[in-house]
Amino acid sequence: MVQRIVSPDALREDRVPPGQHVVEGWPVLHSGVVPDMDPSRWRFRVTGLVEDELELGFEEFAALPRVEVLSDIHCVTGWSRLDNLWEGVSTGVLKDLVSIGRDARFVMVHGAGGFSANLSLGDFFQEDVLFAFKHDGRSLSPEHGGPVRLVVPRLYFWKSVKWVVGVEFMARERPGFWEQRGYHIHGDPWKEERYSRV
Ligand SMILES: Nc1nc2c(c(=O)[nH]1)N[C@H]1C(S)=C(S)[C@@H](COP(=O)(O)O)O[C@H]1N2
Ligand SMILES: [Mo]
Repeated sequence: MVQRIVSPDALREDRVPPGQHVVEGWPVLHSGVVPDMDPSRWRFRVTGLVEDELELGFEEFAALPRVEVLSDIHCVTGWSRLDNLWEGVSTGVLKDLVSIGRDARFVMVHGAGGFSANLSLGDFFQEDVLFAFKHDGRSLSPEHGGPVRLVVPRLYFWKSVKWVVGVEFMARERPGFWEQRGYHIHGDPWKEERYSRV
């Protein structure tokens, strides 16, 4: 039996954060082009403040224990998509695979082609955060981040890195791709943490 987690935000009475509107489809948004993600060459790397760095091939990563998460998507550009069922590997599984350094407080999640997003360890290890292989019962399509993307249900969707290739543990916060380009360092949709003041 795969454990099913419902993201707490999907249990709110009013599920749509301020300034958002619900869409029925699923827009595709990213910077650059969809990378070629040949699973035979794909590697998942855990680096930074860990005792021993870890590298997994696609089959090893895909064989890790799975969870299902039901969550809502909130994109900073204004659309929200409710009731998404994800299947994948909980970020918490990493705690069993590597010994995380005492000084680690943040992660940078890396996507193919140089994309990245920063998260605090607290946000990264929430129980509804996962590396998703499937959406609504189907394998993730390449344009939505397949074979594997991060999903961080409680933050704006730019934190949900598509085409994940690694996680780097860090002592200090460093801004990721969009955070360097004016997006908020944290990104809570309920507080409308959309952009940083410059
Ligand atoms: N690798 C990568 N991941 C990314 C992005 C990107 O440019 N590159 N864009 C982010 C942004 S801004 C959004 S809104 C979502 C869009 O995901 P979707 O195309 O599946 O809707 O992906 C996020 N993850
Ligand atoms: Mo976005």
